[in-house]
Amino acid sequence: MRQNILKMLIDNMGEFISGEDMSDILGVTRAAIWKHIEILRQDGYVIESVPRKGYKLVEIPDTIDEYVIKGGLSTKLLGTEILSFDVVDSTNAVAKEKAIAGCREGTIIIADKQTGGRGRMGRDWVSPSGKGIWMSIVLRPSIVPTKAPLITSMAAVAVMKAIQRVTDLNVSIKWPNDILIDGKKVCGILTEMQGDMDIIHYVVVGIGINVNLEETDFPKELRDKATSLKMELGVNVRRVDIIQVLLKELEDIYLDYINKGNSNAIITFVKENSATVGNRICVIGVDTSIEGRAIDIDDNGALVVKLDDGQIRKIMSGDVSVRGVKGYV
Ligand code: BTX
Repeated sequence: MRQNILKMLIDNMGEFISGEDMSDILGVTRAAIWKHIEILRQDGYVIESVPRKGYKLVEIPDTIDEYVIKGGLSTKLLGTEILSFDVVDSTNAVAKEKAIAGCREGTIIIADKQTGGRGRMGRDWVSPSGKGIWMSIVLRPSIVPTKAPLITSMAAVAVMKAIQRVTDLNVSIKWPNDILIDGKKVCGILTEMQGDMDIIHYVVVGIGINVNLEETDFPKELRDKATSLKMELGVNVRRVDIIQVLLKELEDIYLDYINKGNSNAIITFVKENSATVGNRICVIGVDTSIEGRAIDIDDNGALVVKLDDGQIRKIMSGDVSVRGVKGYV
């Protein structure tokens, strides 16, 4: 019920709706409406009430709970189920548990804070309270496992579009899983998959976006490599605005690919906005590293590298780090 009341208020944001209309449409008493409005106020919604005019939603809090996210969400698949937490170890870890337990495709796990946020290869991901988007999405794509890296690219495209749409900032994609502003990391994506040789059981797409972090939220060694939307803009950004646009963008890209099986649009977008293609890079594996020029991204999302002796290598996104020879990008 609270979700329906909130939806009506959001749809009429800035305008009054009468308690009578709400109770008629929703089929509950005006007293029940008033009770839910009180709870919404306690949750941080600023709702004016004027006798004979009704209720007017003035401000939505920057919380990341299910009601707030669903309030303005126009997706059909992503976010049908949203599990939001104050604190978790890692949203990817929770998402994997839920996926194994059979949760539906599109389920979202989101937390205000992570105590054990993870990057690739066991690296840490800084995830302080109330300042970022720490979110994982469970997908069950009917594609072959070799195509799974494309899911990371899809998420990168969706994040990039969402940041641009909401903030107008200039962003680029560092292959395979980072989003950069001016060469500094503002988002990382951790895609984890469970499947057999020819079938995927589930994919968990973990997305970490630094929204309102300050420089002091990062440990010293990251301060010249990491940034946040707030650090770039000088003002706070509402997390929920980014989340809603991101989920819609990702759903559109994902369903288009699943239905048509064509990755051209995704790859073209990644290439056009790549901070990697065209640059000299160093690819660091577990016990080897190679240097060359990144020249392309292939249909599966692999990075094509031309070595100095002319050999061409294709790098899958798995366990490698890509560093610019002259810096981070
Ligand atoms: P990655 O391995 O490419 O990057 C991790 C590296 O990025 C770290 O070693 C550190 O140098 C740097 N780093 C750590 N925290 C931050 C930060 N907040 N901003 C910028 N740079 C940072 C990237 O892995 C994938 C990260 C995914 C994070 C999401 S959050 C939701 C989900 N749950 C979870 O545990 N992980 C994912």
